[in-house]
Amino acid sequence: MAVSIKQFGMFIGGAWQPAAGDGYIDVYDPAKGEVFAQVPRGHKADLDAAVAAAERGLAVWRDTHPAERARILFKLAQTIRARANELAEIESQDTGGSVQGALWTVNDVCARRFEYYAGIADKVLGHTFVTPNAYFSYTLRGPRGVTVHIVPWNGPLWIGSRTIAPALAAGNSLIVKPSSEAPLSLLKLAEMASACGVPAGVFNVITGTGSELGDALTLHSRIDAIYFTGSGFTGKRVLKNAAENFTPAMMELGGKSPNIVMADADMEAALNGALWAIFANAGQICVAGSRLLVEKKIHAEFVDRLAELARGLQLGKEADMGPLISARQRDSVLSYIATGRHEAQLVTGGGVPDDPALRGGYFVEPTIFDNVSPAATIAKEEIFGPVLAVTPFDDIDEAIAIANHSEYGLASAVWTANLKTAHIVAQRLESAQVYINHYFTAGYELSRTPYKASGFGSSEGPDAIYEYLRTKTVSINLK
Ligand code: TXE
Repeated sequence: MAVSIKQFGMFIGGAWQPAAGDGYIDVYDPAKGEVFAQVPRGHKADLDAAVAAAERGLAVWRDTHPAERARILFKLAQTIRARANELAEIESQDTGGSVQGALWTVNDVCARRFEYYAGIADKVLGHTFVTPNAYFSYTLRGPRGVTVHIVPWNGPLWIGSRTIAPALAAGNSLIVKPSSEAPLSLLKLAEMASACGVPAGVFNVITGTGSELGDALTLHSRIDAIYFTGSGFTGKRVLKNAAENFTPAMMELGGKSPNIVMADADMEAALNGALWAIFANAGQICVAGSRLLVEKKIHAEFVDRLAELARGLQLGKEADMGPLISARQRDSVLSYIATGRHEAQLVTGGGVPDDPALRGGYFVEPTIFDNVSPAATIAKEEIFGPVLAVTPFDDIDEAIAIANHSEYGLASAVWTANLKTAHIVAQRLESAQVYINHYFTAGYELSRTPYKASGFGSSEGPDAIYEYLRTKTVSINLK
């Protein structure tokens, strides 16, 4: 049966718009390998229209009372929850993740973020300073202005809301460019925001490929700040372009997060934690636990049992593990697996599933390599797929040295019954986020700043709001 292909516009100035030029980009369902939608192939003319709309929107939004901004963002959060199924269906079909997983993202991440930053919108305060009998000084905080948000495919609502929510709370206008691999949910979110009272031009979404639209976006002279999430390769290009106009740019890039299991850990909990740290979303998560470091005393048993659990995972659209986002990403992951076969011992997986029902989709088997040297390619590079590199260690000092011997520093974890070990290791790990005896499931109400090649700029929690504000000091002569 022919798949009906839905054509979307871009969302600019509070309304759906076609691209200025012709041309549409096909959007694929990763579970079937079929086109199910199309979005406009945006170009410079569309970007100029979006910048003009964002400048008009900014003039209104920056002067909107913060409490009114808060009310609108709370209303948007309620709308997201009320229409969670609709958003989850779109996100699931666009990214290949399960509807159940998308529902969790919509409610527990996206809606929660808008509630969290709505709560901050009218609590951004300044400072005063008095020089006795001489001067009175005070600070004024306000939005940065027209901001660009470049979002990857591996969780548009998860990653997009991380910068969109605080940017709106702080009074900025936005031009959001989702990945052409997964553009739909952010288009729908912008339409919802408009219906909840976000003024026209404040929340714009333009669609297009990074190669065609990316440089125009990041070289634009009327952009006040850029918030990029994606690969280090593209991040460098964005930074070089941003330098042309001295445009501040916040970067959240790749990761190769170490997951340390001590011999005294709760084995069942650590096994379950290690399994989902790498196979959730088929490993397409920036903080995925893709390096497993296991104390030698339990290494053999731990790997055997983990491999058993991995072999038991059901692959499919509404199963334990879905497909990769694209044929390109699948082939990239398979290429890393081919390299891994020469570097380490393949314990399980290593190919594509032979189930005929999965044939059209971009699936890769859950794959585990053991006895991986920290110098191996599969231990150093971000694979961004369901591939785990296991390395045994003798003692905690060696584990920390291996963990920190990485160009990345986004997340890490340690599993141990010894609280002293847990906190000392957490202090010594060079990563923005440290999970102790869990993976992924907490810590998002607090702020973090990446290390090394994982990027820079504060994300999540109370500090992040300052990434979307500028501060001015005024001083008065009272002598
Ligand atoms: O990222 P890209 P992709 C890593 C991961 C993955 C790799 C490739 O290793 O395998 O990146 O994924 C836009 N100027 N992460 O291809 O290319 C692009 O359209 C401006 C980790 O998705 O970096 C998309 O919207 N923008 C990361 C966004 O940049 C450009 C999550 C990301 O695309 C551009 C995703 C340009 N010249 C991938 N070229 C994480 N930390 O979660 C592309 N883009």
